[in-house]
Amino acid sequence: MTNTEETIVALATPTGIGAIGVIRLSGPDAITIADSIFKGKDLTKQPSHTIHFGNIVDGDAILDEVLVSLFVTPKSYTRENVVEISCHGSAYILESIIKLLIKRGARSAKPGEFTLRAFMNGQMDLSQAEAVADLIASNSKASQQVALQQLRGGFSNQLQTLRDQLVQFASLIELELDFAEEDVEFANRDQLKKLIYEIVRVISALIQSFELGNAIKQGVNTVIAGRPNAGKSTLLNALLNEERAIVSHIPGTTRDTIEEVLNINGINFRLIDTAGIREATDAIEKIGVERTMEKINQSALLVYVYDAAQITIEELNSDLESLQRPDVTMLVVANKADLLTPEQLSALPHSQAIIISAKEKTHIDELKSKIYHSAVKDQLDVNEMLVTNIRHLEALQKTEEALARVLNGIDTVTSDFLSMDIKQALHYLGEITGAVTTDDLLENIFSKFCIGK
Ligand SMILES: Nc1nc2c(ncn2[C@@H]2O[C@H](COP(=O)(O)OP(=O)(O)OP(=O)(O)O)[C@@H](O)[C@H]2O)c(=O)[nH]1
Ligand SMILES: [Mg+2]
Repeated sequence: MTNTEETIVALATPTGIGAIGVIRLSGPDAITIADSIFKGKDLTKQPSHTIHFGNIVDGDAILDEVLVSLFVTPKSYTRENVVEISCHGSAYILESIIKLLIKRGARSAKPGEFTLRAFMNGQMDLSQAEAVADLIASNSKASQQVALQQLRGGFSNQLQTLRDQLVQFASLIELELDFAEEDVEFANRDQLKKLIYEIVRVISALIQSFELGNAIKQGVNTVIAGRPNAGKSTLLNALLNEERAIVSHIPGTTRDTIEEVLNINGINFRLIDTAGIREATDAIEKIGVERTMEKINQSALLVYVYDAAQITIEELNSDLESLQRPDVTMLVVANKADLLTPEQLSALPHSQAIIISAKEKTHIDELKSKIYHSAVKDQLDVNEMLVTNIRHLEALQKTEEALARVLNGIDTVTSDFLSMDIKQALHYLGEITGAVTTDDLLENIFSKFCIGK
C-alpha cells in the first residue's frame, strides 16, 4: 500500500493562488531532501518542532523565500520525519518546488497517503483516520463536532477495550480445545455472557445512532410536495428567507425540482421544492411529476403541503395515503391559514397538521422546529458517540449477529463452535478499529482522501 522506505511529497493546501501554500514531505529522507534545496541553516542538525527561514534554490537560482517546519520522527503526524515548507502561494512556485523535491528523491504522494502512514505507524486507528477525512469535509457545526469526536478516539477506544476482553475469553476457550478430553472449562460462561451483553448494549446503541449520525454528516433530504398551487415554492422561500423559487397563481409553475440547503441548529436539510402532483397536462409537466415521486422515494423527510382553503377531505386523505412511505417521515402542513376564519381553522380535517401561512410567514419557526426534531429525535448531545460511517455500521451489524450466535450457543455448543463465533465477532469489531485490515479495505478508505492529507 505504501512503501515507507520512500519519502513522499504533496501540496497540503488547495491548488490555485493563495497567500501561502504548504508543501509537505514525509519519510526517512524528508529532512535531507528538503535540506538539499534549502539555503539557510543546516536542517539536518536542527531539533524537532523548529521553524527556519531561508531560500529554496535550484542551483544558483532562488525560487522563493520560505519557512521550513521540522518534525523529527516519531513526533509528527505520520510518526516519520516530516517537513512542511510554507512558500508564497503561487501555483508556479509550488509546482517548481515540488518538482525539485521529486528530482532530489521524493515521490508524489497518493491520495490519503500521509494519513495511511499515520495509521500504519500506529499514530491513529482506522476510524480516527476516517475521521480526518470527515473533518476536512465537514460543512456544519454538528458534522465538524462529530468528526472531531471520532478523531479524538471516539467510540473505537470503547470498542477496543471490549474487544480486548473478548480476546481474553477467546484464548481461554482455545485453551479448552487443547484439553478437550478432560472436559474442563477455563472460560467462565457466566462472565462471558455478561461481557457479551455489555458489548451488545454498546453496539446496539451505536447502530441506533447511525440515523442521526448520517443525517449530521450527509444532511437530510427533505422534499416539499403537494398539489399544484398549494404554496410549496412560497414555503421554500419562506424557510430560506429568500426569493429562491418562482411563485405564481398559475398551477404547475414549478416544473423541475429546486434544491437548496437550510441549516437548522447545525444540521443541514436539503430542501427540495417539487412540481405539484396532479394528472399532468403536458409532457414536460409529466416528467416533473415523475421526478417529484422519485425525490419522495429518496428522501428521509416529506413536508406535505396543502391549501387549507381549497382541498376537500377526500383529496387530502387520498394524498396522505398515496404519499405515505415506510422509510419517509411525513410532516403535514396546512397552508394559507390567512385565508381562513378562526372557525374554519379549528375545523381543519388533519389534526396533526402544522398550520401556517407561507405568504405571511407565520408559524414558519414552528415548522422549522418540527423539521429539526424529525431528524434529531432526542436532544442532540455531541458528547454522545455517533456512527456516521456506513462501513462502521455494517461491521457493527455483523458483530451483533455474530454475538447473537455466541449467546445462542453458549450453553449448548462445544468450545470449538463457540470459539468460531467469537472469532467472527472479533473480526468485525477489528474491522472498525483497524485491528483487522485488508489491502482492499485500506485502498477503499484512503483513495477517497485528497492528495496531501
Ligand atoms: N393567501 C395566501 N396565498 C398563498 C400562500 N402561499 C402561497 N400562496 C399563493 O398561492 C399561489 C401558488 O403559490 P406557489 O408557491 O407558486 O405554489 P406551488 O405549490 O409552488 O405551485 P406549483 O409550483 O404550481 O405546484 C401564489 O399565488 C402564492 O402567492 C399563503 O400562505 N397565503
Ligand atoms: Mg412551485
